[in-house]
Amino acid sequence: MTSSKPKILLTRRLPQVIEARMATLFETDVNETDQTLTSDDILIGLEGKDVLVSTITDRVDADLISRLPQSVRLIAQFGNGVDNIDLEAAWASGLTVTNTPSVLTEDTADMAMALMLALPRRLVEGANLLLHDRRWAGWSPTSMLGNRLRGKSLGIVGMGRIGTAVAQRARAFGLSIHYFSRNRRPSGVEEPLGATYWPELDAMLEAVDIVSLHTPLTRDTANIMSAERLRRLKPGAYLLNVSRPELVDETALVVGIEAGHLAGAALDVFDNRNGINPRLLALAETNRVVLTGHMASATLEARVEMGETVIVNIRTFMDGHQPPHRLLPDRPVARARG
Ligand code: 8YV
Repeated sequence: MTSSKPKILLTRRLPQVIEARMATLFETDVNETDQTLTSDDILIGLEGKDVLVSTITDRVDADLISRLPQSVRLIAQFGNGVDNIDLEAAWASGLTVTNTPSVLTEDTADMAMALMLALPRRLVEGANLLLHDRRWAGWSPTSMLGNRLRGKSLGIVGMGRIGTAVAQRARAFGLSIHYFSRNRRPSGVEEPLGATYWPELDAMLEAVDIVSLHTPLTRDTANIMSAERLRRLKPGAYLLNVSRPELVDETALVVGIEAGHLAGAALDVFDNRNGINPRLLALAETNRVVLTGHMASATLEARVEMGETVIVNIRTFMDGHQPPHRLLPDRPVARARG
């Protein structure tokens, strides 16, 4: 007897509590290896399935979409960003795509704040020093001097949910808030933050001490921190990136730090296609760069809430409703199925 439960493919392992709940609600096939699947493996796994539960490590491009089994009607992304999915190809082929916004906003903003503090307050260096030396020479008035965060200016690129949550935290730490965004935020958002809106990104970059990237990766934002823009940054500025590596010209960033124009960078995301850039690692070894491996939203709470959001999206969709986190095209799309 075939089950009437929705059939789903999980391309990665999810927290145990989520996998267990999914197993009761759906006929769930999990990629037990937890390694990134190839397109062919995804297609094999999707045979007879209704839903692909994807993550950022799955490349759901136009070619894969064109080869999906007809049974697949929903791509339920476990994640906020959907730059790994060709949305236009998905919509054109009649697929519904959902994501998990909001539930990782606060954790991501916390990590941005931690990274913002880490560099000027020499946090990683200070902690490593004790481990390396296995002893501490004791306090001195001139040891491990960093720079004060209070009074500095922060330029936020992309004032959406996460950018705004970072601004709230940074405001409490005494930074002045500046932002560049596709749309100016209403005064109800700007005023409590004392936020200055810059309609021109270049002008803001020239004016602020720290730049933090919170825009999604799209065709318009790829390489938004180009070599030319990085050169515009104030001498001694810091760059933070907890969004996507493709936003930044990483080579130009390395050059800017090596040359002493920029004070440093804190990167939760970086180009890892051929391993980590050795020059970036060398800068991390000399404490001018802090590198973490895409862990800004990595709390158990966020991952569980992301899983719950995926479940709600699948359930509502399979029950014939519009899932709450459905991504919609700006323009109408001719749909080939569904
Ligand atoms: C997630 C993220 O961990 O949700 C996003 O867009 O960048 C992350 O922090 C990841 O995408 C999970 O798929």
